[in-house]
Amino acid sequence: QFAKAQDAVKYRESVMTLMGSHFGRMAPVAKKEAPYDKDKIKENIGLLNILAALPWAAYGQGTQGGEARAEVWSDPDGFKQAQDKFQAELGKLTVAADAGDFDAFRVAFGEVGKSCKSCHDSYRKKK
Ligand code: ASC
Repeated sequence: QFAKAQDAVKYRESVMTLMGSHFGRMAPVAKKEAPYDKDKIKENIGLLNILAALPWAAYGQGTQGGEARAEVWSDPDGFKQAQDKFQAELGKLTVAADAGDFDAFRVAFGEVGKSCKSCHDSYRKKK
């Protein structure tokens, strides 16, 4: 799938960058600093659902590197649990956005953000 470890690193970091963009641009809405546009939010979350499926296959054996900590490979069950938590919270965010429920969106947005952070805290190198 990836010819070189560095190709896997670049792939997963590229996907994470896009996820950060499509998640982060909703933050002003969640903070009530920008208006809630249901369709724009749904578009971002639709893209996030696609992107969220992609990074994990790029953490195969022998692809150590980048900002990933050794724990990704030494604690695969914990890493998988963190992925599953993120997917579950993104699922709730998707339901809220589909319903056009701003309050539910805000709560679920915060929970997705926490799941990003908690995985980064455990599995991404400290900057
Ligand atoms: C983002 C981003 C993250 C998360 C995290 C939430 O927009 O790039 O890693 O949100 O900061 O706590």
